[in-house]
Amino acid sequence: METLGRVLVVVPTYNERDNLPMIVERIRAAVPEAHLLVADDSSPDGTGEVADDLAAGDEQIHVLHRPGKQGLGAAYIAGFRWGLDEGYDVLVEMDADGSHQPEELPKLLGALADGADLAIGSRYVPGGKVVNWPHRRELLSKGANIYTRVMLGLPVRDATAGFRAYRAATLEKVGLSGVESQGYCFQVDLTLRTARHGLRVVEVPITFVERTVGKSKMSGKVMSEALWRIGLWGVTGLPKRMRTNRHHG
Ligand SMILES: Nc1nc2c(ncn2[C@@H]2O[C@H](COP(=O)(O)OP(=O)(O)OP(=O)(O)O)[C@@H](O)[C@H]2O)c(=O)[nH]1
Ligand SMILES: [Mg+2]
Repeated sequence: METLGRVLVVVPTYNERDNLPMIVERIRAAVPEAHLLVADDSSPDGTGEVADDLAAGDEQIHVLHRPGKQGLGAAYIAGFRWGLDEGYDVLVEMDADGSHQPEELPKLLGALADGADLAIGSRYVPGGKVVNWPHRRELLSKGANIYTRVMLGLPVRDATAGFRAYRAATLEKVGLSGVESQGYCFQVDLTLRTARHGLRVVEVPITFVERTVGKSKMSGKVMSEALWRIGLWGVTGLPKRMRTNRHHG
């Protein structure tokens, strides 16, 4: 087990005023050495000001104000760039709505310390769970993962998961400049890039708890972007996959 160095937890927010203080408090308690970056897209509900208030009272909390709603992927790329520039060694992704439990952060970081280049908090490996999801939402998520596996042949059960920890070295090797995914397919995009670089992806079982406060930002636009992008990556990667399959017999 190695020591990981400085950890930055990046939390993207859009209209999460009523969730943010609680999640920040839980993160600070669960991993007291870690720093936190709230990446807010000028939320109309004032989440950005709530974040500024929290940052004013705690030097381990930082805020990135973005000009408008540009999607989850864009917010993470900006947050990661900030973190890499500031010299953090580990960059964590986590939702603000309580779906990802801060108390499971040490487990995620433990997987990196044990040698993973990317640790994914997974709902769909043995021990992983989803609490309070409507049947429809669970089907959508499982369907998205099956589609991803068929299209891309990735050996990952939960490629769309948004609770994960990257080594800074992983992001530097993979590179962020070519990433165009704006919405949630950003997660699949970076999983694919990490795997294609031959880096070690490890899934850690987590319990995902559906939000009780605030509104979901899942939308038709987010879903259709995921559908066409993953389809395109699948088709353009296909010749290479067929060649490697032949080599393996
Ligand atoms: N900065 C930023 N944050 C976003 C954007 N879209 C979503 N988020 C945040 O990303 C996290 C996940 O969004 P959710 O709406 O909870 O999406 P989800 O968890 O897939 O969907 P539900 O399970 O229905 O809640 C939350 O912290 C959101 O506030 C965006 O465009 N910009
Ligand atoms: Mg959510």
